[in-house]
Amino acid sequence: MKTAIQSVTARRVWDSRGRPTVEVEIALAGGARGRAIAPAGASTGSGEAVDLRDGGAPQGGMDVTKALAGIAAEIAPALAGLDATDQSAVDRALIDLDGTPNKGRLGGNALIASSMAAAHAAAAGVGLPLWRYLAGGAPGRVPLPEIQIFGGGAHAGRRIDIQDLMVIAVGAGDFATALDWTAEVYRAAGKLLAEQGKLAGVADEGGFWPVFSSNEEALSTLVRAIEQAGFRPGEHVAVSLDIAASEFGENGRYRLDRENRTLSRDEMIDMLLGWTKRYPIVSIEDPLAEDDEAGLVAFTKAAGEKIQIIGDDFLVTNAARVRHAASVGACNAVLIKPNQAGTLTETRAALEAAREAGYSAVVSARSGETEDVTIVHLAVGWGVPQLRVGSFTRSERMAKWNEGLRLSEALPTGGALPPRSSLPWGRP
Ligand code: 2PG
Ligand code: MG
Repeated sequence: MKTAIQSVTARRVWDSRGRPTVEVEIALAGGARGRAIAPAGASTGSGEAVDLRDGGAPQGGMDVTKALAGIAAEIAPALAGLDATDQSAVDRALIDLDGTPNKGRLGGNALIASSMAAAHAAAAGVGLPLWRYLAGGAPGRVPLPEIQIFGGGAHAGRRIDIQDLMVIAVGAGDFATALDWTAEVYRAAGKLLAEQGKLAGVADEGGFWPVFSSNEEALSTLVRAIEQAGFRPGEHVAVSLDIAASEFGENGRYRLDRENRTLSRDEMIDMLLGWTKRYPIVSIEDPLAEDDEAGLVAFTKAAGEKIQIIGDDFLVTNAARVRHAASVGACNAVLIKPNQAGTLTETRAALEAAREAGYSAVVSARSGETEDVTIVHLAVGWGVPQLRVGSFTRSERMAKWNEGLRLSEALPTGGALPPRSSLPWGRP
C-alpha cells in the first residue's frame, strides 16, 4: 500500500519566541512525505493537552528532547504500517499510546506534530494539496481573518490586562481586501501611538505593545486608527477582543492591575457590556475566566444575540466541553486550536460539535508559532468561517496570511469570504 507509513522522524526546531519545538516528518511506502511543527501557547487553558518539556535550567526548561525521544522510541514504531489516509486510526494509535487524559506522557506537542504530519503525508500520497484532501469533495472556502493590532496580557508584559485587540474587516468582500484594509489599520495605529509617545514594543504575536493607562484607552485608540485609515468602524472594519480573562480572573473575581481595581463577576460583565455599547465590537473571546461558567452563561444571555462570544480556555477545542457549553448556554462560538486537542481527529470532533450546536468557529494559531501553515488548510478544507493567527507582521504570522492568498487562487470560489449572513453579526 503506497500510503502506508514507513517512517516517522522528529527533529528539534525553533519557534517564534526562540524556544525549541517539535517537527515531525512522516514518509510513506510510496515515497510521499509530510511534515508539521507543533505550535505553543502561553496563556493556556487548564483543560488543554499539555506539552512535554524537559524542565531544568537549559532553555528555561522549555526544551523538547524528551518529546523527541518519545517519538523515536514509541510513536514511530506504533505508527509504522498504518495507512496515513486513515487519520482516525493514526490518531487513535497516538491517543492509546499516550494513555493519559491530558496527553502529558508523550506530550501534546509530540502528538499534534505527528497527527498533522500524517495528514500532510497522506495528502501528498494521494496527490492533493492538504486543503483539498481535508475537504473530501467539499468546495472549501477562505475564512474571514481576525487580526491583532494591539497585544496585551501574558503576551506583552501585562502592560494592559486584556490580551488581544483585533480587527475583523466585516465589510470586505474577499480575502485579499480584508488583508489590505487590515494593513492600513495597522499602519494607522502605529502612527497614532508614535505621535502620542505610547509605542513601547511589539507583543508576542506581532501587534503593537502600547503604554496605555487603561484597557478602554486601547479600545478607543483602535477605533481612532480604523477611522484614520479611512474606514467606517463597524461597517468596514469592526473590533474583536480576546479578553483572556482566565489570566486575571478566579472564583468570580477579576483583578485589573492596569486600573488598580478588582471587579466582581457582575461588574466585569457590566464593563464588557458597556464596551459593546460604546465601541463597534462584533466578537469577544474568553470574556470571563474558564472557571466562571455562571459568568459566561450570564454574559451570553446578555450579549449573545448581538455579538460572537468565543470560548477558548473554557472550551479548549474539546467536543464534550462544546456540547456541555451548548446545553447550559455558555458562548456561541468555539476557538479551534489543534494543539489544545492534541490530534486532528479530536480537533475535527470539536468543530462538528460546534456545528451541531449552531456555534460559529474560528481556527486559531498560538502565541508561539512557526512557518507551519497547516491551520490555514484546516480552515479552508473544513470550511471554518474565520481564521485568527495574530497580527499583520512577523513571518510566522504572515506565512499564514500569504498561504491564504495562495489558496484564494486555487479555490473554485476564489478569495470570496463566507457570506455575512453566515457569520454571527450578520444573522437577521
Ligand atoms: C489565545 C492564544 C492566541 P496562547 O489566548 O487565544 O492569542 O494565546 O497561544 O498564548 O494561548
Ligand atoms: Mg484566547
